Amino acid sequence: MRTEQPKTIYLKDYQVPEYLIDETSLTFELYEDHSLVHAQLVMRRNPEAGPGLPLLVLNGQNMELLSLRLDDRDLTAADYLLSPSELTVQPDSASFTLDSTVRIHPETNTALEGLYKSGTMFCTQCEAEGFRKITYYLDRPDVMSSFTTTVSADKQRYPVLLSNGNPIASGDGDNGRHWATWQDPFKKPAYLFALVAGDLWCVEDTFTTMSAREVALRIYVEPENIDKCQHAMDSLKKSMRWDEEVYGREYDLDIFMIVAVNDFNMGAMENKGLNIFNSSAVLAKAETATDAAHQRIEGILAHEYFHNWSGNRVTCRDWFQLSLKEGFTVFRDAEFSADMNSRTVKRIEDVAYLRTHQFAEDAGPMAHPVRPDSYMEISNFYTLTVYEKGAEVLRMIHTLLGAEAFRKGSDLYFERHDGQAVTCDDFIKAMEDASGVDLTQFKRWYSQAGTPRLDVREAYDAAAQTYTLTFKQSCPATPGQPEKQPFVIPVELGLLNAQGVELPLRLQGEAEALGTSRVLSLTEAEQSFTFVDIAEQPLPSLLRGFSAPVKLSFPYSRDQLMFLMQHDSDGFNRWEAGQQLAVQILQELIAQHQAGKALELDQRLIAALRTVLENDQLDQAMVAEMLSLPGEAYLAEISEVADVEAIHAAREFARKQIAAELFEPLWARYQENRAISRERAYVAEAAEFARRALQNIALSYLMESGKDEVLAACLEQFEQTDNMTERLHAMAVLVNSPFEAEKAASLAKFAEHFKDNPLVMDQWFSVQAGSPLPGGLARVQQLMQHPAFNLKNPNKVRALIGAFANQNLINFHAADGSGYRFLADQVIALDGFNPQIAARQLAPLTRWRKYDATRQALIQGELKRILASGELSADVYEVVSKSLN
Ligand code: B3K
Ligand code: ZN
Repeated sequence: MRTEQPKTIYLKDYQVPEYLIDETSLTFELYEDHSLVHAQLVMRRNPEAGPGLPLLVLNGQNMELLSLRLDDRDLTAADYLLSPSELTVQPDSASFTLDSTVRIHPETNTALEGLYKSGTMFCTQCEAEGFRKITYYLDRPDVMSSFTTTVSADKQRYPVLLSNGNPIASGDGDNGRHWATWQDPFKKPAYLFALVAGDLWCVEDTFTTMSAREVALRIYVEPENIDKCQHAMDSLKKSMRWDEEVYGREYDLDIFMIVAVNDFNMGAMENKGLNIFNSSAVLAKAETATDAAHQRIEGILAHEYFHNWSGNRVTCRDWFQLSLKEGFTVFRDAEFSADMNSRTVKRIEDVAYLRTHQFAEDAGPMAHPVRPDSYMEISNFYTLTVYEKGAEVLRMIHTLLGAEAFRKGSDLYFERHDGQAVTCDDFIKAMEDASGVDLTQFKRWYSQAGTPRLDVREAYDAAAQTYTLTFKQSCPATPGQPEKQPFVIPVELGLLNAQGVELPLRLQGEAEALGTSRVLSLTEAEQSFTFVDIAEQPLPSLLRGFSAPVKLSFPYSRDQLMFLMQHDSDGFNRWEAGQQLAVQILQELIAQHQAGKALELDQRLIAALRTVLENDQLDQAMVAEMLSLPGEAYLAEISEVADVEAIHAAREFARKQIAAELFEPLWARYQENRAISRERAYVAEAAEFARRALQNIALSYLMESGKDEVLAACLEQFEQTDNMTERLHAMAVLVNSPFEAEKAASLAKFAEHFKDNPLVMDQWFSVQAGSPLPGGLARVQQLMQHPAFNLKNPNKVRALIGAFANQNLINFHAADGSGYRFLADQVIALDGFNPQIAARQLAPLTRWRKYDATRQALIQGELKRILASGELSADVYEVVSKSLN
């Protein structure tokens, strides 16, 4: 907890470490009421840091120093300086060994950072700065050391003792205890350290690498979950193969372990050789996990595995460089998922997510560049900007260089920097050196925050047969950055003629056309490109595949958007045209609602969706995506002032109209897919995900009709299924329906059946927390009293409080401010024991500028109340104070 205002750390102040730690030997003695950590650090003066022997300042928090020894000398309190966060010692030679013993309390560590207990097992989370809660250390990523770790614990309670690397020795001790020693042959920063002790079972497999080495794969879980590991194991093996094939990266230890824990602040952690996962990111089987959960697990497995190279073998010099590993690894996992499933659908999902959430972050008070310049608490910078926008930046490099040069660049990067802690500039340099492309201006994507706008206009000259597109880019001011320089923006585009045929693209001055889809690289604030040999006025398809993370605007008419929906050869842009059409029409409904007029839906939306539904050539996942209207949060994000009531009313009205007018084709699509689902056993694969997605979205629309036969179908789907995808969706649809008796019965039945499965109960909480029906807050407050709810468990907080505040806009933004007050109360409570989770839950309150004056005042009032509520963590203090600034 904070005792004074937290300090701001600046990238410009970076200095190399004064000392290095060549070897780290740790011994953990785990007990029920405390643990002892003995650390032996073989250290030396960093030759790069200059002459002399400055003071050695080690990080350390929440621990009791029991003994300290410098080489052969026991140090007494007079020999060192101890503060709540540092231990300072004066070395007397350039090389020395420091031995310390500390007492820590994992059994009461509710922040879930450092060494803590999840249920009955011990586990760790060290990134970014958790290792300093385990022992006194140079806890920074540019200090890389060889680790040997011995763990000792009661043998009966903790039969499994794990740490990074390879097991080298084990044995029994006194009093029913036992021990195991692990050695990691690769140097690593402390943030990649891991330890696990528990009563765990494991699923085992093997993987033969491209150089024919055999790697043992183990997924450790609590015994009751042993039947839910196969999907994760399959995903792991696919990831290992993919990284060999696409990046030439081979796994480097003889064993790779994953442990699933129930109490975890985020999704998973890439500790060397011993990944620790939130159980929600590992456990899946048909009966308990949805298709979305299966896909999320595949993606997270890949992400953490890929970190072994992009993160562990080559790591970050300092935490400002976080996107070096995270942006790159998200890009890698997105490409993996695209290869495993539908590429277009994966892109659509990622872009929808980016535009709804990252764009909002980039427009709010916490906006920061992909490589931030400063922070108070680094945990607050594991953001959508660093991860998702960071991945978009990598995607743009890939687009600009082409796949082949990009691969050369990544090979060079891994080869040049293997075993080092480096910067985003080092990455860019490798890309430049391998490709010969100058990325100097491109690097502004790392240093400038905010989402660029791209306004495009056209001019067709029939006499000259030329077509000119003029692009004007601008970027709004963000905190600390009033002015922006132009970005390099790759715009992939095509031109369609009136028959929907794509025209050959030849720019003025070029000898010949270069295909029908090509990438223009914008570099100036305003720039024109003239295409020649254009015999008729074309229709442009712009920013194909969302080739840059910008807000594009072009004055498309609704008819033009309908045309693109049918004819664009780029699947992403076909979807995008449909979204833009829906946005235009929904915005019209929003305006009607605000003006107190009767709502009237532009029938072109119905016509467009009818065409989609009747097109049996389209991938069913695409049909499902195209039937999904832009979400309320996205509609809020693109509004000048978000009117949540009007947005909700407009979207609900459109949904009802669609259901009424397209009942027949929706019913046909539903029934044909439901019939297949009834016959086939569940399989977690792309074509089946697609089919079920269409079946489920059709059911949601159909229920809007209120017809008895749909209710019967919904109940039948809820009851008669082998999988959670169908069951949960049917329940969600019932929860949002007016059929009170059926709703109550299905919720009760579901809870009774799954009460012992916490991950399934998370779904049960979420479905209810997200329901837009009136009385949302009261429902959430009541659910907080449910025996399966626990504020100490981050998954429960996200499932109930997070789902309410982020996915239930109409209830959360209730005009009386009750939603805001509730969230502020929860943040204050959470901050008392888990600052990271508390700070995360604040996000919806940081967006206050989006709302009307009354709501702005209410939200600001709650932020001020949090600030005045007592001693805040640095995490919450940073978010609240920046939001109010
Ligand atoms: N690297 C971890 C994130 C750690 C977050 C620490 N607050 C998971 C990941 O991105 O793979
Ligand atoms: Zn990551």
